[in-house]
Amino acid sequence: MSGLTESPAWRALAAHHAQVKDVHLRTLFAEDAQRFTKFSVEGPGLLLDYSKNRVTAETMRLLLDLARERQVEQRRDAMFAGEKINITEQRAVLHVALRAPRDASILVDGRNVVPEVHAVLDAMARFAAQVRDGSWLGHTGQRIRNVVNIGIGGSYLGPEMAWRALRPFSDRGMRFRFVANIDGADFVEATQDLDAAETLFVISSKTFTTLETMTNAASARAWLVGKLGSEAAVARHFVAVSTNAAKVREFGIDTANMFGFWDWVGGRYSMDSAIGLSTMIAIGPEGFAELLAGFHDMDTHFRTTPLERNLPALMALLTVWYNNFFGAQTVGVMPYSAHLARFPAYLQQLQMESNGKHVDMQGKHVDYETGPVIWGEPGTDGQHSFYQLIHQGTKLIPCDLIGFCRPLSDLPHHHDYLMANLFAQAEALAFGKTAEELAAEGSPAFQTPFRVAEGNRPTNLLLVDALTPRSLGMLVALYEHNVFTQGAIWGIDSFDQWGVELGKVLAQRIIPELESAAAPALAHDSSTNALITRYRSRRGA
Ligand code: G6Q
Repeated sequence: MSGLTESPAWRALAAHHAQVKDVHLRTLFAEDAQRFTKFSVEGPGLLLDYSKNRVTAETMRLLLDLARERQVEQRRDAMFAGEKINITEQRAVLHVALRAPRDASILVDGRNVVPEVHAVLDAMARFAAQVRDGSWLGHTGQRIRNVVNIGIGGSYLGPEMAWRALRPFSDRGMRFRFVANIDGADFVEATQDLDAAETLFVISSKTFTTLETMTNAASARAWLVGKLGSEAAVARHFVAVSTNAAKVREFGIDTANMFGFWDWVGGRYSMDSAIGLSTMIAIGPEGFAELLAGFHDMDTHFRTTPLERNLPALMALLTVWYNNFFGAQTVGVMPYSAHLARFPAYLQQLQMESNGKHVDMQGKHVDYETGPVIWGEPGTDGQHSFYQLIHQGTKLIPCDLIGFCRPLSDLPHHHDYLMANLFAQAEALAFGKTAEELAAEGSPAFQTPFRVAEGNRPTNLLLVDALTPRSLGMLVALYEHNVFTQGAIWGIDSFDQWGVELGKVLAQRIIPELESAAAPALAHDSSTNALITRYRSRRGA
């Protein structure tokens, strides 16, 4: 579906934007005492307050018209029905099937995939339980105390994010490490204090061909065999998560110890598939089931709630509003939770790999902006570094602020102080500080221009009851469907990632040029040729 900028809803929004773009949140709140009630919605276990956005009732009506015109609901239903909505790869997009209840039926090419999903979950649960209760023994008869997930991108960010988020729910007697980078330092640092006899490697790779993961897996194997002195040790210390049984076998892992998934699960949508094996070992099969239930709660909300009260749809529409009409280039995501330190990085891949596209589904260059840059850090840390630019800089940066009502630690004061900061930031960003207010406070006149904070900086505030496996699943699914809705409006394929391929191919060409004994005949551009030559001459023996 092209012609986005020519569509009636888009044109109406552009005209409306010209009228309301300078209206201040101070005015909007002053004019309507019911603003919070009108611009907040309840979801499963959370509240979205979007009242501190630069929108009126008319803005929301027009944005919802746009969603309907772009057939967001029909596209959503097509996804849930297993249609091949990833058109460039001709694949269904069915991460929602990964968390469907056992008795659900979701068809791909006429076959119900839910029983297969649960068969893998059951196999994962059996294995995770054995590792956790010590009945899965290493080669020398010792129980497993260390789990090292080796994987990158979608086979890494979710497991690491989830482990950090859910540490209070995890087995504290076990250590979890995540190796992604092909820089050997990543593997060396992750394993330097581990006893190989107690270490399990989970090689997570959908394709089982990814350079970084296969290189790290080979080093892990050499490390383990070197420490334990026997090739036979591999069988008790390596398991695989993959769709590629042949490559797993070739690597030397018994496919009895392989946990599979399917081509209809995109890498960045796979943390709730077998890619979550390390998560399941950490929090246990029951905890993992809760995580999946949270995903499913949000799937149900997204699938059945009218767009007017549909959290992912509303968040997506607000992103489109700022991205396409105000020219905002980025979205900040600030979780007020140290446990969610890696959540922004996780969302960065989810959103930027999905919606960083310059052509529409017809392959035509778009004449509008698509996915924004996503970034963020946990609060309150960010307040003491980059928030200055959000408050008083020249760029408009809409932010999602995420907080939890119940703390995971019982230290006195900490949680109230944390949440006070969260609420204060949303307030300060929206309302700022005027010259009159400063004068009334006795601020010296010469400082006034520097101290004035204009405000009118928009935020979404997600207030979640508590950080649990269930609410984490719900939050991730919220952003998955948010990304989906944005992509549907922009008319792009949110489920391919061709841009990632080019660099991979070029690296494969350069590897032999770096490793060959004799100086290679280089045929790159002058810059690349010179860099390779300098590196070869200076890297040492
Ligand atoms: C995600 C991407 C990408 C992928 C990694 C790892 O959507 O496709 O991040 O997850 O490149 O791929 P493998 O799991 O195949 O090793």
